[in-house]
Amino acid sequence: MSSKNKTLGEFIIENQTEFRYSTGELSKLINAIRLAAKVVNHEVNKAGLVDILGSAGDTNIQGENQQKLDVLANEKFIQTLKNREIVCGIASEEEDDFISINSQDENHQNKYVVLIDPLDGSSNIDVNVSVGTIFSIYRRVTPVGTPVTLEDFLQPGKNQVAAGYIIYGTSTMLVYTTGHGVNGFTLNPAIGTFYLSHPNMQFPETGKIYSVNEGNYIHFPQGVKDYIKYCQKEEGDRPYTSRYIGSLVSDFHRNMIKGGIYMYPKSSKAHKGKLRLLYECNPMAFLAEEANGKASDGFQRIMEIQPTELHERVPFFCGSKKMVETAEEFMANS
Ligand code: AHM
Ligand code: MG
Repeated sequence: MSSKNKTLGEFIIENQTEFRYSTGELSKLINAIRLAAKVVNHEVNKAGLVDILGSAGDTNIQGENQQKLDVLANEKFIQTLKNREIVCGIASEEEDDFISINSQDENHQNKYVVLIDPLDGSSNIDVNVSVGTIFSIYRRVTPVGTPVTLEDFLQPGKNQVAAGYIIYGTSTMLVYTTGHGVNGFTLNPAIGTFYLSHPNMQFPETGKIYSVNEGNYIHFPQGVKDYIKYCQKEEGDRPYTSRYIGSLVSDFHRNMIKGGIYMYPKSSKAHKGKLRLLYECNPMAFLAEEANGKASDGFQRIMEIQPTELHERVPFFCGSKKMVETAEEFMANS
């Protein structure tokens, strides 16, 4: 069958044997994410039509205003994963603490935990700009059949067994990796099926796009300021183009296709940056590396960092390998 008409369901079954010790559990888990993605996609698409826009009135653990669609997406993903009984624990950017599933049931043999940012870039919802869902999957480190603990979630990104995102854009795509490259699937909304549209996605070695919130320039470390000036300098293939959607999934997706670098550095206002290591940076880093790109905190590989708390933040530099390396050189020299 050509990749052009292969569905995500078929792809999952065909590639199940790639996982060592596979019992089909991870495939079922990705299937559940596929289902939740379709449900959330449906809600996101009708956002302008029904009264689900605006603030839900709650604030999340980071003190940010939570919008209704965030709450909804959070519920849908958690519900779907719970109902299908395929994970032992879930942590979400929208939840204060992790959720242990079937912790009372000793026969509960599920071995995976899922970490999720249910609706990233949510400030873009009100203005009809692309948002996304980011997910990350680990094998638990504590014994199966016992309740999960914080330790199961605080694993370095290099332990991930799968990661991906759904982009609710001009079309809806699910892009994921299980450590064997990155594949992208586009939803045909007429029949509700994802088709393999972007097999083996790769970051170009280098690119001409830099994505950063330049409004924060004055607060950035000197290395980042110097790198931005380098991007803007007229020399060789520069100046680069500046593109910043303010929606990590969308900025990452574009940069992966066209070549570019995304940066959310620390600043004098946010000492560890803004993005969350577990829900945003690790899954994007895994995807980037699987697609021949690179992800760093400016000095070291994101996936080597040992997390110490669920909602930890970290500076993030991610994209085409050569561009991230150059940014790291500027950081090191400053
Ligand atoms: P969120 O999880 O609250 O949506 O924040 C994450 C988002 C990223 O998608 C995006 O790249 C970044 O925040 C934009 O932040 P800023 O508006 O500070 O540039
Ligand atoms: Mg987010």
